[in-house]
Amino acid sequence: KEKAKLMDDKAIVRAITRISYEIIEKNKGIEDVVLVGIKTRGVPLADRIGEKIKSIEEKEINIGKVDITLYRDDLSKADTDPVLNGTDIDFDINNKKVVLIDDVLYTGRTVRAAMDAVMDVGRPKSIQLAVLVDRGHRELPIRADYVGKNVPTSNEEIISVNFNEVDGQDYVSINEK
Ligand code: 3GP
Ligand code: 5GP
Ligand code: MG
Repeated sequence: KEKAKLMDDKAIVRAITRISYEIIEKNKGIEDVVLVGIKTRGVPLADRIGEKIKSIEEKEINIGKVDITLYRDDLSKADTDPVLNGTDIDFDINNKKVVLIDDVLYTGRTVRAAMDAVMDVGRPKSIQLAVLVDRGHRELPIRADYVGKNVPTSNEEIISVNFNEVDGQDYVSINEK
């Protein structure tokens, strides 16, 4: 049941534009910066941020993927830890600044698994995190460096993230389970 729209297509574009500039500013350019999208909707988000950064800096930027699945019978409860299904990073990440990108940050367990996956393929100089929505309820000492929108939620609420590439529409809403 949809409770409220949080972001429309324009708000998503603005958030992606801001995050892109923030990544460039924080890293004083994009030398040694690479992007890694986390499975389904972190991947189109990483592609969009990558495109924006390319158009601002007029330089290429490497983009990889990690596939992490959550085995939760109740999606709002982390009763088991997420499992890594595969890593698609076909460039060298040694001494690179890796920016992990995901749609929603919740307990932090997915990001923890993604950091493991990244460190399995090399030794990055640093790992940063960008998310479109931070809905709170962390269960690990993990925070995002770049946030599209902070949305305080209850455990009974779910954030619905819709991207054109996957869902045929661009919007974010908050739903009651
Ligand atoms: P994603 O692959 O785009 O990240 O977690 C699997 C999918 O279920 C996610 O898609 C996410 O969008 C969706 N989902 C919706 N609500 C929740 C939730 O509360 N917890 C989790 N883990 N996933 C959710
Ligand atoms: P975490 O591991 O931090 O608990 O959850 C993060 C992952 O679960 C993200 O990849 C995200 O897609 C998904 N997730 C958790 N809560 C939500 C939510 O409310 N909405 C959506 N769309 N995804 C969620
Ligand atoms: Mg996700």
